[in-house]
Amino acid sequence: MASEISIAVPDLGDFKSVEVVEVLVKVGDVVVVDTPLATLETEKATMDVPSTAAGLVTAVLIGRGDKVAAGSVLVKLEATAEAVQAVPTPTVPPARVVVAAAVPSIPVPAESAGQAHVTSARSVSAPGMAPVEDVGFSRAYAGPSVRLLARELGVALGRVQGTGVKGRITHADVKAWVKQTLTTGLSGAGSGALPRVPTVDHAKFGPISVVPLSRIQKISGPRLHASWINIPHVTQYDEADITDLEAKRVALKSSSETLGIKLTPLAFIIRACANILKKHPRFNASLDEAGQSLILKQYLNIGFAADTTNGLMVPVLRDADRKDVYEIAKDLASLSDKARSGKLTATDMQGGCFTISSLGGIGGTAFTPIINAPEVAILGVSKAAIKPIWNGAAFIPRLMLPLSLSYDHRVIDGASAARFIVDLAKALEDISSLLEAVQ
Ligand code: CAO
Repeated sequence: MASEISIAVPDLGDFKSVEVVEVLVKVGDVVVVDTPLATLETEKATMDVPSTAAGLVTAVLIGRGDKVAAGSVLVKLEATAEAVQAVPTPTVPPARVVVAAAVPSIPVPAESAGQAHVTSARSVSAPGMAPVEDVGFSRAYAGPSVRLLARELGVALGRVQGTGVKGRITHADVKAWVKQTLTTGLSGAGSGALPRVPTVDHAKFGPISVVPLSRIQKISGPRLHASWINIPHVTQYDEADITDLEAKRVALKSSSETLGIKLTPLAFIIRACANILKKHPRFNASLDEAGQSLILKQYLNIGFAADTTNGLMVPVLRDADRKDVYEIAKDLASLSDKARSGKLTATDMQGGCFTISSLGGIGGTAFTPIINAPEVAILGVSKAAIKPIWNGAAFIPRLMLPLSLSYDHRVIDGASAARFIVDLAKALEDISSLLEAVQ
């Protein structure tokens, strides 16, 4: 039986009234728990209000520019009894940003307290820079202090690609744009913006249809692009001989299935990566914002790319170094199920240290994965195949697993990457340590 639920603004801490800067759903949309409904903005931060229930949106009671307070009803949902999940209305602290993104969030800096909320789009020029564009500037998706920074630096915000939540422009984006402009300007390439691909009127050459990108693609696209253009990627390839591992996995299959566990190759690969990341701590790290220090992590959470009907999701398997292969396989299955049924929460996708993208169940011999910034490396796994391997006397058939390790060359040298992947290949051949219990 359908029931109506009102979703209201949660407790906003010190803020009595905040502005709605974006409405993220419309009547007829189907939402799940944690789907962002609206973005609110104070002078200090922006925050997404997530849905606390699942259902069909029947009414949207707010619009862009409206002022709302704790308890103001944002939307009404029609929920069936089974769809309703009783989630207590959370308290959203002012500087917290709730993200339901396909890849772990890049934190949006909280706006500095006391800065003026600049809303006008007047033109400002800084020496040696182009004047700020009026139209693009006012339409750009950015908070007050980012606008202020852009004005101070004379940045045409309309030309800056946002890497924040839902493509929001961050301080780092403005600074990166300035850096890029200076670099390209000094090399004599002109405006400083990235060169654009040509615009083509495709309809001139035959019938076409236009399909909008999915919500997840709209979120993950700018992040992948930011990683691709900001990180000097190098990919190191190798193969692991998994003949014995695969034989063992098949032998363990039925006994593990009786425990309700599907032991897939990926569970062993995650286990091996956890061992090798301990040995190579620079791979379990992030570069600090200034690019001057490496932040080494004492915890080890491994993200994995999951292909879902909604698009690419990257759930994060926590404490991979403290779990045996059976626990990893269990977590893998439950996170994959959540990803496929659209039930991953923002927390399920945050805190990753290293990512694995396995296309082994589909096919292919190798690919170049894009680093899930601000991580510094990602492992691509392709389909294992029987190959003739020379053992010193004869060619013997062995099952070889192709590995592709993309790494941030600012942080990791080629020799370190080669050592990492060689060690990883060896770890995948050492079945007893992969099956070891973990304290
Ligand atoms: N080589 C050969 N076979 C493999 C393999 C490999 N590297 N990896 C998996 N397989 C086999 C498995 O053994 C399984 O076969 P059985 O059912 O006979 O045992 C079959 O392929 C399917 O495995 P799976 O894909 O269901 O399980 P998984 O744990 O290996 O992977 C998941 C889970 C979520 C990673 C995977 O389903 C997925 O979504 N992969 C796509 C990731 C992706 O899109 N990456 C690109 C990101 S960038 O766009």
